[in-house]
Parts: sequence; structure tokens; C-alpha cells
Amino acid sequence: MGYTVAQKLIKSHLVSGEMKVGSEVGLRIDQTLTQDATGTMAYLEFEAMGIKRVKTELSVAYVDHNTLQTGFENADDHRFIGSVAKKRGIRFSRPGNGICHQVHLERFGKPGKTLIGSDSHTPTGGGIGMLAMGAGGLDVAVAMGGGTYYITMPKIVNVHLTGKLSPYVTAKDVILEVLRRMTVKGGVGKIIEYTGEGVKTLSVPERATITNMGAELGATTSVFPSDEITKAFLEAQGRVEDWSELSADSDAVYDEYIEIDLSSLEPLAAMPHMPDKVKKVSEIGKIKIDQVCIGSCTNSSLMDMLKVAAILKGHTVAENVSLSIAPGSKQVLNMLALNGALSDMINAGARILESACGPCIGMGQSPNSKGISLRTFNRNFEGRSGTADAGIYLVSPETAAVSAITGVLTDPRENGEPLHILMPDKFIVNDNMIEMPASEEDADKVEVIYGPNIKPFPKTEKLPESIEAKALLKVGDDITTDHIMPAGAKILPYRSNIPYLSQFCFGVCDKEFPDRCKKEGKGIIIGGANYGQGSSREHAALVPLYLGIKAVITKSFARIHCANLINAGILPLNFKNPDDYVKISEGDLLSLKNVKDEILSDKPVMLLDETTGEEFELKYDLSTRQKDIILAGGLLNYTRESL
Ligand code: MIC
Ligand code: SF4
Repeated sequence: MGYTVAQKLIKSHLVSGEMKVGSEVGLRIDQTLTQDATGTMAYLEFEAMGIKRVKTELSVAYVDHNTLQTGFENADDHRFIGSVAKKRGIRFSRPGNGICHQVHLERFGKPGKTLIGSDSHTPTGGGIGMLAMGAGGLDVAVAMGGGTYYITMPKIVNVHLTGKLSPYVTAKDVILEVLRRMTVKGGVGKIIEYTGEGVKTLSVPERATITNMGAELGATTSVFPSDEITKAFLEAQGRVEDWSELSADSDAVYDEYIEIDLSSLEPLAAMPHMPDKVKKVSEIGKIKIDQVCIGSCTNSSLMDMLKVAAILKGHTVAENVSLSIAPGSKQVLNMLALNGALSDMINAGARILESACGPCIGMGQSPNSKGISLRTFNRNFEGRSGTADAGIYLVSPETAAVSAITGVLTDPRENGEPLHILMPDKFIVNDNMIEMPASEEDADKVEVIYGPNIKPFPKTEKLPESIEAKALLKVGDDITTDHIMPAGAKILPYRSNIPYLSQFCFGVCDKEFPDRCKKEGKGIIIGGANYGQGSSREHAALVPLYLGIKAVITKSFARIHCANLINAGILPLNFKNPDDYVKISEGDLLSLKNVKDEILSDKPVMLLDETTGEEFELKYDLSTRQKDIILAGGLLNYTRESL
């Protein structure tokens, strides 16, 4: 039996375990990336491990999330990350150089390699034939130290593409269609692999748009083969030597099959407040809009920007609409400037932002009250834009640009003549904003610089014999890490200050939650299905840990968040019977009398609701290694103990 692309990537990096769906496999990691909002914590953790130099083939530290610098905090964090990078053998992509995933694709992505990044959109690298996965900062720190990265062997879904996209229908519409069919829970425990004739019609940046937003399916990652088109992209980036071919065997067997005829797709949009609430733009109708934001790691490539510029050329942004554009990297911005496309954007009235995440993570450009905003981003979770009652629609750059001119949501096919934008034969390559690390001999002279905003991590405890605590919060299905630990301009500067962050925990759902935790000293959270979807931020585990959360009991978890809970030493449990969820109320006193014994002896965990007298059976999906981590009180303790 042959292998799929994903299976080949796993097989060639397998360190431990068996490639059997559902069992834990350990992988050797070739490359890592971090961004600043998760990176400060990841490098604090790396420093705590006492390892002198990274052991990966390549590690890059990007600064792209937190670039507003409204106070000293961000600048201090950037300096800290830069100094660790210099000392420990990591390349440092300076603020202004661009969004981590866009820059990584342009300058470092290599077919056939593994990459983990402390950001959930790391699967962007799947567009160039990498096995690229999002992970918590601690997992990335361990991988930088040469440690193994563990995943549950996923099912492989074959998304078979036929046909060719029609004019004004884009890669964004492909992934929106996949989201429409599979939903935000549909990818959990799976790798999405793209095959078929249609693959050949998509450039690397288009493929990367699709694998990037595969994160919204909850998938482990998404991947495309590496072919002649991949080679042409690498050639244009001046690094054809990084190319190698990677394709599925003709007799490869997939676990699931989906077929999409590209020529049958139409422009789509994800409606507020979930990326899978997808409808045809034509069906939603011409709703009035207040804002358009173009950019983010999903849609900020040169080709995306050139199309936007071509649409805007000679027009003016509609009255009462604000249009912001953030090109994805210095390379993109520079090329736009040199060929005049930037001038077309400026002339039309676009507000040009620096090459960074910006509005995507609520760093500015929050819409007006009840504002309707079209964004080329990947997430439209409630409140993420910074305006609680805003309605965010996720669309393609073409839909966004055409609508910015008309002032209403518009099917871009109404723009008329098709656009003819081709990938350039040569990108302008200038890596002068990527600082190289010090040599091993000079590394000792480099000092790691800590700012006053950097506070120690919360203390973890070994798993006790029993847990007795109140259900301090009960939430529904599809809770995102943006609910658990919001981001945005006011909070993001404090990513290295867990005590400060804790006052905003679950602020979107229940402002009183942090105070309740402080009063009680300890607690349990009850959640629905797909709890913790979205970002990779380990703060969504570290902050509850700081607030005394001992266990989270849900119908199901999202992959990265579950790993982050385990790494933090918080017990992730599931209802054996999901219907039991309704029987527990917020405020009930819950008791897990023999939890340690039960976990040690592989028995179900029994939960007694002391308030109602009812008893429930709970299950858990923990490998032996994960159990040891929980018993030790988190991955840092476990690593220290095993050393
Ligand atoms: C996001 O898109 O939510 C983020 C901000 O990039 C996060 C990382 C973070 O919270 O720092 C992600 O996707 O992992
Ligand atoms: Fe940045 Fe947005 Fe991409 Fe997250 S999704 S990495 S915030 S651009």
C-alpha cells in the first residue's frame, strides 16, 4: 500500500510510535517559528530549560503581532526576543519585515520538512509541501531544544480538486467552501491533503491561503504536494535549491474523500461570528458596509495585493467606508512600491498599514459600533475585532476591494473584465531585516535583556489524590481561545505578564469570572464541544492555571488547546455521555475523589456533583507520556524531572 503526502512526511520524521490512526506519534522537527505574542513566553520557557543553542535546522523568531508599541512593554519584549535569538542561534525577523507565515513561505519554507510554530496558522507552510503545525509555546521551546513533537496520528482527508477557478473566484473561496462543508469541528484529528488536476491550477501563495485557513477546520494541518509550480515559486524567490518533489503514491489510501469542482465555485463569505457560517456573496445580498480590511496571513501575498490594486485603480473608496490594507511582508510592500501598484491603492484612498497582523488580532482598526466589516482574514469570532457588536464577514481580496468601491457587499464578478495578474519570474529578495544569530564563540558575550513587564510563570502542582472544587464557569460549544484569553491592543502588550492578563480571562463571556476564581482559590470549568478552538496561545491555559483552575470538563477539545492544558498541568476531561453536560450547573460543588488513582490505573474518572448528588462518568484521551506530564504538574516539571 502506498503513502499519501502527509503520511510520507510523517514517516520520514517518525521518532516514536506507530502510524496507526488515533495513536500517539513522535516527530523530529526540522524548523520552528515563533511570533512575538507567543514568543516571549516560548523563549522564557526555552531559557528555563537551560539549553545553550537551538538544535533545529532552522529556527526563526518573528515580530509581527504586537507592533503598536503603545507603551514600553512591546518594545521590551521585542528586545528580549531579539537578544535570546542572537544568543541561542535563532534568526530574528525584525518588526516591519512582515507576518511570520508570509515571510516564512517566501524565505524559508522547504518541501519535505517539518515545521512547528507557536501560532495556529503555521499550516500555511503546507502550501509549499511542508508538514507544518501550530503548537503551544512550550512545545516549540522543547522542539528548539531538539525534543520530539507529539501528535495523535491523524486521519487523512483527500480533498480532490477538479476544474479551474472562474474569474474573480479565488483560493479564499475554496477554503470557505471546505469550511462550509466540514465546519469548524470537521477537521479535528485530521490532515487535509489536496489532490487532483485542480492542484496544478493553483500557485503556491494560493495553496498557502487554503492551508492557512485550514486551521479554522480544527485540522492538525493541511498539505499540498510539491511540484513544478512549487519549484517555479522557489526559483522566483531565488532558492530553487530548496525544492524537492513530493507527491502521493498512486495507490495511496485516504480515510475520507471530498471532491470540489473549482469551476463550479462562486465568491463566498463567512458571516458573523464563525468562519464556517459560509454563504454565497450573491445570496447574502448588497448589505451596507462600514469598513474593509485587506491583509493578514491568509491573504497578503503579492498576487493578492496586485489584484486589489488593479481593482482600486482609478476609483475612490466609497463614502463612509474605511479601507485599510496591510501588505504581508516587506518583500510584498517593496514590490508594490516599485511597480506603482501601491500608488493605485493610495490614490483610491486606502489607509496603508505596516506589514504586520494589525486589525486581524484587534491591534487597531476596530469598527464603529454595530459596524459591518469585510475582512480578508481567517477569523471572525465575536469581539476579536475589538468592537463587541461589530459584524465581521470573511471574504476574498477581490470581494473586499470591489465592495470597498461600491460601499455594499458586492459579488466581485460584477467588476467586469477578468484580471490578468501573473506571478513574477523574480521576487525582489533582500533579507536585510532578518538578523543572523551570533556565532557559537561569540554567543557567550550576548546578554539576554529582560524588561520589567516580564513576570515569572504561574506555579504548577503535581496532580493531587482528589480534586474538590466548584464549577466556576459553564460555557457552550465552540468556545475559542479568544473567549478564554482575549487579545487586542489593550491586552496584547501583557503576554509576558500572566497576573495582569488574568483579569481579562473569559471577559467576553463573563466579566466576574476572574474575581470568582480569586475568591474561591480553585475551580473547574465546564465546556461544550470543540472547546479551545482557534489560536495556539498557551496563555489560554496558563492564565486559568494562575486563577486556580484544576480541571476542564467538556464534550470535546480542540487539539492545540488540549495539548496546552496538559502542558500546564490542567486536567482535560470529557463527559462519557455528552448529555450529562446539561446536568451540571455553574456554582455546583464537584468532587473527583480518586482522580489520581483512576488515571494511574486507566479507569474512568468518576465525578460526584455534591450539590445535586448525581454521579457521572468522565473519560480522557491521554497517552502514557501525557499522563506523566499531568502527574508531574505540567511539561516544565516533567522535563526537569526527566533530566
Ligand atoms: C491568532 O490569529 O489568533 C493569533 C493571534 O495569531 C494566535 C496566536 C496568539 O494568540 O498569539 C494564533 O493563531 O495562534
Ligand atoms: Fe497574525 Fe491574524 Fe495571521 Fe494570527 S491570523 S498570525 S493574528 S495575521
